[in-house]
Amino acid sequence: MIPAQEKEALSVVLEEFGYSPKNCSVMPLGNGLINSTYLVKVNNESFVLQHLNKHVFKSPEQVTNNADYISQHLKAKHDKNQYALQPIWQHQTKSMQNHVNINGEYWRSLHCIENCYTIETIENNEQAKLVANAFAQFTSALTDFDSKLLVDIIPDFHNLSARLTQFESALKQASVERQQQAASIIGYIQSQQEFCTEVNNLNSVLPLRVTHNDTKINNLLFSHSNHKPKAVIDLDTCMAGYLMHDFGDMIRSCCSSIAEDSAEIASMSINFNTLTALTEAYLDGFSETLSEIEQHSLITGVKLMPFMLSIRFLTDFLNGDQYFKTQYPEHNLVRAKNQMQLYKLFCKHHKQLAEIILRKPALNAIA
Ligand code: GN1
Ligand code: MG
Repeated sequence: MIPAQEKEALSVVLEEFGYSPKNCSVMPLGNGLINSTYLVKVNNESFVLQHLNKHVFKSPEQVTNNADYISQHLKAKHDKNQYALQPIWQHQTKSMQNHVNINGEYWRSLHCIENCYTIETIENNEQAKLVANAFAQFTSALTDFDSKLLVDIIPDFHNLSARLTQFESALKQASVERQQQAASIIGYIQSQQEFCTEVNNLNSVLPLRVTHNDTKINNLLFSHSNHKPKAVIDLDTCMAGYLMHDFGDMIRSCCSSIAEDSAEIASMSINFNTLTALTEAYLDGFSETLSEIEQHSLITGVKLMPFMLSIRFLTDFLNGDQYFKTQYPEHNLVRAKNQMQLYKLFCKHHKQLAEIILRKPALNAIA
C-alpha cells in the first residue's frame, strides 16, 4: 500500500520527469530499510522512483551527485570492456536536475535494468562465486576513481568508535523499559573491548578505497535469461572505506542460516561452504593485488560488520526507532540480537575463518 501523501507527491514527481501520472502504474519495490522505492510502468517502459530519507541522508542532493559520478566512472569502464556488469544511472528531470525537491522532500528516478531479479539467500556454490565475483568487480572498478569527488554522505558510517559513542549516548537517554529489555546485549557489547581495540588498530594501517558500503546480497541484480549477476545497485553509501567493510557485509548477508531480522537465533548457523566459495571468488577477483595486511583484515571485517550493525540497530531501538524502518516495536532489538549472535558465531569459528581467508587449509583437510 502506498500512503496517500506519498501518492500525491508521486504525481508531482512523475510530471517533473516528463510523465503523465494517469498513464503510469506505480508499485512498491524492494526491501530497503531507509528509502521508499517504487517501480513505475508506462507504456512499454519501466523505471524506478525513489523517495530519499532526509533524516538519514542529511544532504540528499549530495547522494544524487555522488551517484552520478560513480555511474559515469563505471559507464566509461563498461564502454572500454573493463567492467562487465551493467552500470545503473539516474534520469534527469525536465529542468535537467538529478532529483526533484518538493517542499524539502527529495526524489529521484533511476534507470531500471529489465528482466532482472534479486535474491535473499544463496542456493549453491556456483551462485556464491558469481555473487563474490560481482561485488569484487564493483569495488575493484573503483580503485582508480578519484575519491575526492565524493562527499562523505554519512560521516563515520563504518567507524566503530563513532558508532559506540552514538550507542553510549542513546543508552543515557533511553527509557528505563527499553534499557531493561536490552540489558543483556548492552552488557555484552561493553565486554568486547578487545575486539574494538583490534578494529581501531587496523584503521590506522589499512589503505582507504572507495567502497560500496552496503554489499548485501539483495543489492545485486540477476538476469532472468542466464541467472548471472547483471548489476550492483544502491550506490547511496559509496564513499571512502576499507575493503573489509564490503567483504564483511557480503559475508554477513550471505552466510547466516536465518534472515537478519529472524528471532530464531538459537537455530542460527554459518554456512561455511558458501563462505568458502564467496571468499575464494572474492580474492580471485582481486587477483593477488591485496597486501597481506588487507587480506588479513578481511577476517576482522567478517566479525566487524554484524557487530557494528547490531550496535546500530540497538542504538536505534534505544532512541525509539527513528532511523531504520520497523514493523513492530521490538523489531530493532530482534535485529540487534540476531546480528550479535552472528558476530558470536564468527568469533567462535575464528580459526576456520582465518584458514579460509588466508587460504591456509588445516593440515587435516590436506591429508
Ligand atoms: C540499510 O536501506 P538498505 O536496506 O539499503 C542500511 C545499511 C544496513 C542495512 C541492513 C544508509 O540499508 O547500512 O547494512 O540497512 N543503510 C543505511 O539491512 O544506513
Ligand atoms: Mg542501502
